[in-house]
This record gives sequence, structure tokens and C-alpha cells, in this order.
Amino acid sequence: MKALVQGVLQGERRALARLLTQIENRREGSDDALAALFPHTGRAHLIGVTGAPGAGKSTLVTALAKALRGRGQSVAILCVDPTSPFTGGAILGDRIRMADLAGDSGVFIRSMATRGSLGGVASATRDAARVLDAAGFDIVLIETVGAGQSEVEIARIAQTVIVVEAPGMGDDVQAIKAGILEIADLLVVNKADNPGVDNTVRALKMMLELGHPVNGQMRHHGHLMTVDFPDAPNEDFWMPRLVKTTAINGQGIDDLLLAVDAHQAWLRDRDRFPQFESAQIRNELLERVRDSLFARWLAEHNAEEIEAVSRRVQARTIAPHDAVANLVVAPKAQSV
Ligand SMILES: Nc1nc2c(ncn2[C@@H]2O[C@H](COP(=O)(O)OP(=O)(O)OP(=O)(O)O)[C@@H](O)[C@H]2O)c(=O)[nH]1
Ligand SMILES: [Mg+2]
Repeated sequence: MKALVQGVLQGERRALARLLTQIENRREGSDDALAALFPHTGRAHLIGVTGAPGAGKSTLVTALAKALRGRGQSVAILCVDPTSPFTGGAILGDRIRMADLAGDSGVFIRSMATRGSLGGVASATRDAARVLDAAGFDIVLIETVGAGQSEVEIARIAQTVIVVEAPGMGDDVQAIKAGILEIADLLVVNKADNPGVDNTVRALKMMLELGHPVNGQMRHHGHLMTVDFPDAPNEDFWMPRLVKTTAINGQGIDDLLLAVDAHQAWLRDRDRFPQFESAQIRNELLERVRDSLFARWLAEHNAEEIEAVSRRVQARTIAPHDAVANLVVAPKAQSV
């Protein structure tokens, strides 16, 4: 894998593709390869693009990549599909859609089928993004379907998070998943050529204003109220920007790019990148510690043991809380 690492650092596409596969499959030597690349990371701007299935994320990412290429920036696209049972088809669709980017040496497209991947989607995505970062891409666009936990995990990886909505999906305020707006730095209402776009924009604007402490206002027990922020002046909150796009014809993409730039400048001017990175690293370390302790625990306990304890819990002879205490503390021979 050493040769692959060298190849990646020299910008060789084949080496990059092969190393990503090796790492995705957690082949022996993956960790060493990642460690060798790590000093070369931290330069790319990572942009997460998430949202409901079919909102137009891939189309938007393609349009965005074209616009970035137009400015001379190199772009890597990472499509993460953690949930879809139609993974093969979805990836094929994305490939066809993104075909107009093919042949451009400044663009690299990669789909990750992370279903059942060891160590989880977040860490697989993080590793792949790091390889792309080390390979020297200016921008790494990471597309994931907003399905539960994954969009929040992306927010921890990307510096800028774009949440994509489309008319008919976001009109009903209840339909907007709690939490997804909270991670949005930029909110895109795509398919602006469809009817109902203004309703969607209005609903989202309202939600954004309710959810963010701007203009000295914040939500308190569900009520909008005016408060002072002595330690946190208003300009220290990034108010998510809302951009209307029609990804299929490129309308609004320039505005979106300006909004991306504005967010980046906002982070840079406040020297937020180191802060962001240190929080991210802390998260990662805690996640990895948790995973490694759990892996160790699993290796020390067998299925029958766990089955036996779960039967005792079901029979009400022991409470779950005590069962766990025993399982975690007791050495294998005498557990519970
Ligand atoms: N009318 C219209 N259709 C669009 C627009 N953007 C995307 N579409 C269409 O919407 C469909 C879904 O687009 P995708 O880009 O695959 O959406 P996605 O969010 O990546 O979908 P998944 O990855 O499957 O979740 C495709 O048929 C696109 O051509 C748009 O701005 N207007
Ligand atoms: Mg897609």
C-alpha cells in the first residue's frame, strides 16, 4: 500500500481509486496508509450536501462541481449511500448524471456503498474524505441522503453543510425533520422551476428565524423573545442562508457558490477553522475510543453469554441496568 500512498500524493487517479477501495474494505495496512496520508490533510474545504431522497442533491453537486471547475478549483465528489437498498441503481444513476464531468482531470467522483461497513458510515466517510484531501483536491463535496443520524454525522465532518429541500417536500413544517435545519449552514430550495416553491421558501424561512438566535431574539420555551447576548454578539451567529436553485439548468448555482464563499469567509474571519477542527478531532477520538472498547468487549464475550443474560432480564430476575453493570465490569469467567 506504500506505493499507493505515494501515488495518491502525486495525484495519480488509479492509485487514488485503488487506495479508496482498500480502505473502504478495511484491508490490512489501511490504518498505516491513512496515517501516512494524515500529515497531508487539513487543506481541502469539505462541503456536505444532504437532504431528502430525490431532492436533487446529485444534480446540484454536479452543477456545483462544474461552477467550481469554472473557477479553476479541483473537486472531488464523494457519494455516500448508507441506507438505500437500491444502492447499485442509485450509484449508476449518479454516474450517468455526473457523466458530463467525466474526462475532466480536475474532478474525481467516488461512490461509497457503506451499507454494513465496519466502523460505521461516519468513520468510512471521514477516512475517504481524508484521502481525497491528501490527494490535493481544493474542494471535497460529500453527498449523503438525509436519513436519520447520517446527516448529523456529516455535519461533524464537513465545514460547510448544505441542506437541500424541494417544493412539495418542505411545505409541511412537520415534514421537515427536526435536527436537519440545525445543521444547515446553507439551505437550498432546489427544483425552483416546480410550483409551490415560494411556499417552501416561506416555511423554511420561518423555521430558520425561529430556530436561530438572530437580531437579539431567541427561542425560549418555544416563545420568540428578545434577549441580550453579552458574551456572544449577534454577528457571532451564522444565520443560515437560503438559496433557490434549479439544478437541472444551473439557475441559482452562482448564488449558491457565493453563499458557500460567504460561509467560508465568515469562518475564516473569525478564525473558526482551528476551533472547528479541534472539536471535530475530539469527537473523532471519543468515537474511536468507544468503538475500540466495544470491539474489545465483543471479543471477550460470546453470544451465548449475552443470550443467557438477556433471558434473565426477560424473566425479571435482573434489571437491564444491573445486567449491564455485570457484563461490563465482570471478567468473562464470572460475568453475571
Ligand atoms: N424539475 C427539476 N428537476 C430536478 C431538479 N434537480 C434535480 N431534478 C430531478 O430530480 C430527480 C432526482 O435528482 P437527483 O439529483 O438524483 O436527486 P438526489 O437528491 O441526488 O437523489 P438521491 O441521491 O436518490 O437521494 C432527477 O430526475 C433530476 O433530474 C430541478 O432543479 N428541477
Ligand atoms: Mg443522489
